[in-house]
Amino acid sequence: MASGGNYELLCLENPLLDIQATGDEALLQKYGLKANDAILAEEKHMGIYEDLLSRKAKLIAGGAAQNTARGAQYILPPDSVVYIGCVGRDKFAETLESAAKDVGLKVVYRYDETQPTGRCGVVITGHDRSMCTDLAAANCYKIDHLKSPEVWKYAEAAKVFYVGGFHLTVSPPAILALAEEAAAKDKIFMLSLSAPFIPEFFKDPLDQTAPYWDYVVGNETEALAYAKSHGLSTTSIPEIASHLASLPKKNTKRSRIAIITQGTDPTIVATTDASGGKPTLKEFPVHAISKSEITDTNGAGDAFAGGFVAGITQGKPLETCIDMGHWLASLSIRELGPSYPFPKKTYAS
Ligand code: 26A
Repeated sequence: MASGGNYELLCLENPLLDIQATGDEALLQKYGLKANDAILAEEKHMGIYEDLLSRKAKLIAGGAAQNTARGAQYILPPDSVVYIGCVGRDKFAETLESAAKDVGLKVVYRYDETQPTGRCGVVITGHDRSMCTDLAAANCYKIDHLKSPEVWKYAEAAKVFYVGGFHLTVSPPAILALAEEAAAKDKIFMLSLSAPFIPEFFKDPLDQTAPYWDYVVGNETEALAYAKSHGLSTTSIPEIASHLASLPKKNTKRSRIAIITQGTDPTIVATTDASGGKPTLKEFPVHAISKSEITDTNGAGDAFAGGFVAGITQGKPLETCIDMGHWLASLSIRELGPSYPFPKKTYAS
């Protein structure tokens, strides 16, 4: 409902605090990181957080789908978005709660009693960002939390579900519970591919969610990783988008739409109608901003998804939803990390 107040959009994933600083090639090399990537931290990466802090790192609310949820609530009427994930009982969790509060996002966290809130080391080099995540409490999310009556009531009230693919490393059962709820009641289920390592190393749980996707969103490197791990003999983004859109679908009342962003290049959208015909392909140019206006690109993809899913929640036409995504991404890259400007700006089509 356009008036809000009903938590129509529910998002699920890993709440993380970003520890973000400008780095250089030497820092990337020290930890064997690519300039533009997102990985799970192993033992050998654990020193990176201290290294970033010694470079005057900023502590910023992160977690990909939490950024998307904040972005969607930034646009939507009050009390439209609820976000679920697992944090520790600590200062980092308080930072996340306060960033959510700033935009009016409702967070329904599971609090883990033993693990600290997860953290993501973000190394900025030029317009690239490399992310290294120690999930900690975020890895302790449990379907029992989601299924408890005081939480599941939000799933029942929601009309749109947005799940970050990163959560496939944590709780596929929780993701599938939302996916089933969507399919059973003809609600909208949207999944983000999140990072190349998800289609690469979490192929099976990802594929289990595929029949439920009404919308699937990713960037070009994620699309290429998907193509590689699924043996598609193509590196053409439109062809990969068409493939994603054509995969078998559980809820045949809705068409499948695959959206692939490509940085400053146009966003590719493939739509398959419910009859399973050949997908329709469209391209949408991004909102260009000058290089000098870019602060950093950490969170640009999440902001795109936030603007897009806000439009979907409002029932706007696809073209408008894509444009809302591009608009919110262009605002976020002017800010430090995955944040949005205050005083609030208003989308005007
Ligand atoms: C499981 N992993 C690796 C992750 C993440 C993640 N969010 C959830 N799970 N790795 C990085 N991020 C978040 O991505 C945002 C930018 O797109 C970072 O916290 C950052 O805010």
